Amino acid sequence: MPTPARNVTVTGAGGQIGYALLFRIASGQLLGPDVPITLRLLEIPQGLNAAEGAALELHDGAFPLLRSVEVTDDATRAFEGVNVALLVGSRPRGPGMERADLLEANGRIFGPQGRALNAGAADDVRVLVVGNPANTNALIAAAHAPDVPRERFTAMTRLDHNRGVAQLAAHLETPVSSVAGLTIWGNHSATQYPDVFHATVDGRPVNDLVDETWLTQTFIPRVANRGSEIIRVRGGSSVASAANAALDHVFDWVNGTGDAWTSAAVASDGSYGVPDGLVCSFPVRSVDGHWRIVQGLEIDSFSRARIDASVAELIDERDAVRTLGLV
Ligand code: NAX
Repeated sequence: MPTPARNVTVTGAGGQIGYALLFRIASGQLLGPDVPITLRLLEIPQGLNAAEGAALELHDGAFPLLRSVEVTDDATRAFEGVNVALLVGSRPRGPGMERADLLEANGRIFGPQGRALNAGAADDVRVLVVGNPANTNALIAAAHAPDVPRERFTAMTRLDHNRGVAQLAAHLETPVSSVAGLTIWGNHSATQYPDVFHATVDGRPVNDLVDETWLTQTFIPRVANRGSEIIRVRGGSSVASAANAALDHVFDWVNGTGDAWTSAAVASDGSYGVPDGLVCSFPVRSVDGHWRIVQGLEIDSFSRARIDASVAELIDERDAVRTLGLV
């Protein structure tokens, strides 16, 4: 029996991350090398030409797995029968924009997209929100999709996770493959907490290998502020590394993580004192196609304070979108 094609929708497909994502999706790096794909590219009218151009280039790639590409500015059409939705397009913060304005502008995007997903998505739909503020955008979309289990709405902290793994490996002069057990907690923002207290390198606790000064003054701020560092050096925000992390997130969600864990922002079930329903980054394993929050980790006071600070920011964002009537 041939593997049935899966419907993948990318929003903001005419943007930078879209361009870095689409060709890798078409080559099989999102779902696996044997899974045929139909692609739908959702854009706003101003972005349609860029998405159309990407669609022409996808055609020219002659990807054996790519069954079709459709470009649309209609969310209902874009999400009809969708199995994997990558919500990349969003309204970034402009100069002088207040947080409430930012959240409201994104509510106008993620509310209708949540409704369209609710109306038309496949039963097994998986949603990854990349567009910032990613955690709260996922919360808004989920609130507008009451028939889709909330566990299907996730936000991306895999880029932060990958950054943390890479920084740790470089510092300890070891391959990234020897690092395990790192966690990003909280919001995908500068308040996030990259936690090494359960991490190991070739089975040795990282705690025994790094000192507190490096941890507090170099590692944590560098990972949390890496996005700004990239902007400063590159003159633009992270693009290819963000696309790469989105592929990692979905690939692991669909194909499983085994014993290893990674980080993803998922709806809290109250674990580790994070209020139920907040879309918060946790240590997660993917088991039988579901993200499961890793349970039973001991959290010391150093970690607790940092997790609480990032969760407080998520609570503030949730309260702000509640006030705006968006959730
Ligand atoms: P671009 O500005 O290059 O592309 C965004 C695209 O989205 C544009 O083509 C725009 O027309 C489209 N768009 C806007 N509203 C839309 C809507 N309602 N429906 C469909 N498309 C819409 O930004 P890019 O560099 O691709 O970044 C995209 C988003 O990713 C931004 O919000 C950015 O902040 C966020 N990021 C998130 C990261 C994460 O780790 N979660 C890291 C990278 C990135 O900063």
